[in-house]
Amino acid sequence: MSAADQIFAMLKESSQSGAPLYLQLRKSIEEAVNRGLIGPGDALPSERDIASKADISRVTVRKAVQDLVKGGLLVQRHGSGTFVAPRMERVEQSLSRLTSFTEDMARRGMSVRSVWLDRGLFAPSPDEMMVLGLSSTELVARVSRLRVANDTPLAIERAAISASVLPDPEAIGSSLYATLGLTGNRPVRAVQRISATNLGDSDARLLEVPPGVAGLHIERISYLASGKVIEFTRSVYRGDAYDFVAELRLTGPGEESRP
Ligand code: 16G
Repeated sequence: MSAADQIFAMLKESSQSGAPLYLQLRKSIEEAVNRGLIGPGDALPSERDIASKADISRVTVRKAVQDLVKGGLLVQRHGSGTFVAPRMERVEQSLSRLTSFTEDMARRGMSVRSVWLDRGLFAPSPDEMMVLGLSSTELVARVSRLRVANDTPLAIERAAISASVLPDPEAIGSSLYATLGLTGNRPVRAVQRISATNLGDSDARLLEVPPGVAGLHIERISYLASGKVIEFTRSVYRGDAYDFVAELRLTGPGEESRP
């Protein structure tokens, strides 16, 4: 049975309920997904196909579909249609090891790719000047990427690095840390600050989640062994995809607790 037929079959089951048509259709699509008749990543039939099969107007179909996109069950990709949202497997990330996104995902056997949002040399912002120790006449390299693992967008990372360390942001291949490593500038220590955020429209669109859903805002300041700050990265991670895990130990007698 085609996906449109599955949805139509569900709709016939619920058509006695007397609820408005778009609610019945919404429920039918939800049922078809919950029963596994159409699975994560599957394309939803076109608005036109659903409307003609179920003999309802396209406006009604659009209203039901938009509701489900807002709720996160479906995702719309520009130019390619509407799909059942991929089921998120949460990624557990240790907070005690300094690793790169590429290494983290490779360790889990996940494929990694990045979509470049921006990269170039810019006059530094006051924040960047302060954290990276730059003067107003120096430049900063900004590297902004959407990080995608197994075809699911997980995070938006906006890194700032002194242009004296990274004079050519175009030279970065798939890994920023690998590029920094080539000149002996890979960080060895980092301080990470994690806070809650609600995703704004454009970040939500990139991460393929409904606007306003919960996410994690992460700021990482990383250092070379010399103590020099090398990276100032502000990221937004999907709240439904990440668990950050820290191991805590009781401070032993005579040991001082350090931040
Ligand atoms: C991690 C870091 C990010 C770093 C990136 C380098 C967090 C929150 N962020 O994702 O600061 O720039 O790795 O990854 O952990 P790459 O070497 O794959 O480009």
